Amino acid sequence: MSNLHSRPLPLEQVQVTDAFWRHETELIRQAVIPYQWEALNDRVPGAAPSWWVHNMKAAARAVAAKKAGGAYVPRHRSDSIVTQPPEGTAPDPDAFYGWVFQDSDGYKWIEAVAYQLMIRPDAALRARAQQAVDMICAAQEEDGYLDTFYTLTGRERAFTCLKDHHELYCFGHLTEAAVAWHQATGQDDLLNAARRFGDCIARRFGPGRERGCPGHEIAEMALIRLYEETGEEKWRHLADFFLDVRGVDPSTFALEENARRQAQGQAPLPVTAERYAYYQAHMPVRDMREATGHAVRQMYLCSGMADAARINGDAEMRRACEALWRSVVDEKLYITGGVGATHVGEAFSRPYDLPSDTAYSETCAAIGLAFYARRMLQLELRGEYADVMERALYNTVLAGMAQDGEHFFYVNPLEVDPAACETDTRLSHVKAERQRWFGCACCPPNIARIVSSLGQYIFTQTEDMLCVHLFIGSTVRARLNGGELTLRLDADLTRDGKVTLTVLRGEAEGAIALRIPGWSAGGGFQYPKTAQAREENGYCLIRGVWQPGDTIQADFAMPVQAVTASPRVRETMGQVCFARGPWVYCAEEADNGKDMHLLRVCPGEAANAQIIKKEIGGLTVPALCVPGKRVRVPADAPLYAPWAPPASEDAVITLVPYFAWNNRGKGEMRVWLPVTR
Ligand code: FUB
Ligand code: ZN
Repeated sequence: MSNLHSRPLPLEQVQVTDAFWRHETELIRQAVIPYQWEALNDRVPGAAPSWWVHNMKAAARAVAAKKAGGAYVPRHRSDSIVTQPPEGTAPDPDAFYGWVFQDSDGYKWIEAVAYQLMIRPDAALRARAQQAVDMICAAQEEDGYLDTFYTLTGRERAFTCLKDHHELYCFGHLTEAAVAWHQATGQDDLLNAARRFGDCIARRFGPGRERGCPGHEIAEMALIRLYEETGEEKWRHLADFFLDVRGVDPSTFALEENARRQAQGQAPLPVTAERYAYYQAHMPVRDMREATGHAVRQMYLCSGMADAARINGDAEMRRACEALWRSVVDEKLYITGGVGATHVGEAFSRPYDLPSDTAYSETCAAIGLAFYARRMLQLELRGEYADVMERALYNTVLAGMAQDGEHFFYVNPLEVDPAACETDTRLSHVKAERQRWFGCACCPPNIARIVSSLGQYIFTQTEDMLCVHLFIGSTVRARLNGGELTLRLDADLTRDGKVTLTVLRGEAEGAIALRIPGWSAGGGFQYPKTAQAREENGYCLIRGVWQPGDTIQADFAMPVQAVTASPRVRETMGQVCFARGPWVYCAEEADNGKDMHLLRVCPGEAANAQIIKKEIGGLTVPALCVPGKRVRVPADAPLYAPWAPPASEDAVITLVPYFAWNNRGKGEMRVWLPVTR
């Protein structure tokens, strides 16, 4: 089984019926997607402008001028990574604004729309996305080049700063959107735009041509997806090239930097790769063992590497993916499924450095972790991968979005004191409330695309096996060994760990693999007498001839657990947090009052926790009431005094799922709570 390679199912074949997740996917459809379209059009009062439509339209005019034979002279030549209209001036309609990677925001939005259309057709939504697709196609240059930053600021400098200027990142997002749009609509307009840009890139980079690789990864996994969609080998070769050239001396990033330095009369820098750990370009990818540098970049690289390991059967690449996984999961992962502990460079920190209040834990990084985990699952069916994927999805990914669908977190700390983060510049990256939009708005549309494609995380399949990774109520259609089955997965983890899989229609011979979640002590599977079952690597594999009415049942225990971190984690020493099933819990000021650093809990009280239903932002969530203490603060308490046992009073501490925090106004929040005996 260890060589099992599975693939996600087309989204048309999976219907999410789960009350909780259905609420979230509908929130994306009804609120987030329309809101984001307004944001891309800069029509959200009080929100940072996106400039997406502005840049696309400006680039389309530039491209039209070039096609008409006119020499296009950029209005503003710029090398800067972010450009805004000068204070107090009106935007120039022909200038590029925003971050160099601004194009990607709209690509992600189209990708999310495409997934939604696969789930349920919607002519009006499709027409709106078509407008965006048309804008992109109009902004594509005659030779296939497609990046509004360089089209508007000086095309001759295209591809000269791969390290920082994100053209290959935008290409990656364009390609992801193009494949999804093709799958949803059958249209090849955007797919051809991606292919033409891909050809333009491949004319410049590749074996026997220029060396170069993305400064921000994603093109690798996108190219493999384009290869899998079209069967065109050249895309997989380009992905291989980008992976193989990364981290090899002389560093392509150093060479491009030196070319710029030479033009400015500056001395060259050393050309060794080791300086580029921030970009995961410090050593050949197959030698990598520790997650380093920018967290989203690292997660996207790992995802691309896992895809490459799978399609190429590359054992060395797979070993590197596994080693990087260990580095992330054993040493650098927040309990909430977030990664990237430091705001300095939005990056991974040293092992076990997992601060709560200064945490970065970018929403996109948790999304990247879910991508990586799903791809590791495709390589090998192993419960641990699904456990981490689930943790990221249920906690940090969902925390990125308010229950109104119009406010978002970029940074996801595990402890917030609004008074501190609003006055202390060391915490300036931490927002006490979700924001309407961001100048750098990578996270909101990324949430939209991953939640819209949830079905691809619940199930994957091989020719012979349907794998059930997440217990999210749904129906699924799958072909096993040529026979077609329709199955219903009944589960509601907001309530309990009872899971039933029922064959509704069809007949097929094959295996069904159900994950045994890491948070459960086991479930005891029931399945038809004629089937055979065995447990392996965190899954129960049940093989049989499946017919309507057959069921598999499990009842996974979902006790409230007090969780402690390794003593190597300095930040959380002497503290616990509470978890139940996939949910990690936090205390909020709305339930527990201010000064939550005074709360104390006894881990043994987890067994006495009461599970209650709580309405938060229009959603009913499972909350916990745990007996605890609140330390008293005497009015005359001096700053220092000889130690004495602190006086405290009994308190019932209310905990809510982490994802749901900050839907009831601004206030303190804590995941980890100090232990009392
Ligand atoms: O650089 C593109 C995106 O912007 C990254 O993935 C995020 O971390 C943010 O820096
Ligand atoms: Zn982001």
